[in-house]
Amino acid sequence: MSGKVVVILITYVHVLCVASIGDALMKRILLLTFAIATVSGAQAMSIFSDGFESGDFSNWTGTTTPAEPEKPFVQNNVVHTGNWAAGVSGTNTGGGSGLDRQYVSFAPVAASDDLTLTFWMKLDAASGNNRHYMELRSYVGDVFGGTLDQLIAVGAYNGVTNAVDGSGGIATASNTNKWQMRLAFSGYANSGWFVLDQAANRTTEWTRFDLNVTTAGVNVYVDGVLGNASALSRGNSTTWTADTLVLGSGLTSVGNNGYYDDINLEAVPEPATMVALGLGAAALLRKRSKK
Ligand SMILES: [Ca+2]
Repeated sequence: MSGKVVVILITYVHVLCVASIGDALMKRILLLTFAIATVSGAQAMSIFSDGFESGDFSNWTGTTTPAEPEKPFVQNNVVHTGNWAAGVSGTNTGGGSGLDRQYVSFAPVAASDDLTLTFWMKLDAASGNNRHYMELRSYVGDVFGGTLDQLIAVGAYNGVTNAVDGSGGIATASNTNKWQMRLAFSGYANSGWFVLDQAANRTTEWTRFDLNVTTAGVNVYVDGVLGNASALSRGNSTTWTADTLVLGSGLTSVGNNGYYDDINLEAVPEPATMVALGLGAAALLRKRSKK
């Protein structure tokens, strides 16, 4: 249940109470309600989740063109949980400029809300020129395919990369034994690809990724270990509203497939929003109880 719904329900209960009980008891209930509303306001709200147990990509949309036959697939041989997981080919024989990808559009998430994208990924090969990752995107018009105002990718990438050192400085340090992330519009050099050098090397085992985006910065956890030495600035994206999730890089990976499972995107509304809602409910009650 969302925090907003909780507050509305509690307000309704209060209105009923005001009609039947005294002011002192009402004040006590009001205080209790504030506590409940504040706690519920901190709860994460799921935006999208998929473990592919439908056995297909029915929750997604493909970007395929006829020249790009290597589509992501849902299969039951390499899975993290359940019976099904997504697979993305590492080969492009279609002659197109890129491989097919899958995406999900969702209602834009306010910049003030915290976002967490969790997913599990497995590679055919641990090191080298693998390019398998997921992306969280923000479009200017909140519609896939328009002008981007931010793109954050997490996974494996073989190109030029940066690393953020402990003091927040940037150093070029390409390392395809490690996992990577990208902050496309960050103001950083080298296209904003970063080595997650604080976490363990890539393996061919299922690996958990947690991308955490807050107004304080961007962090990526690999199997629970923070991969970047210090939080990355959201750059020019301070007003962004995330609206799209993309699976697959659209790039070849020297024939190595990548697999994805148990994807979950959550938002945590800003606490101040919930306090404002609670105060509004209290004001309404006070007004009613004076009548
Ligand atoms: Ca699954």
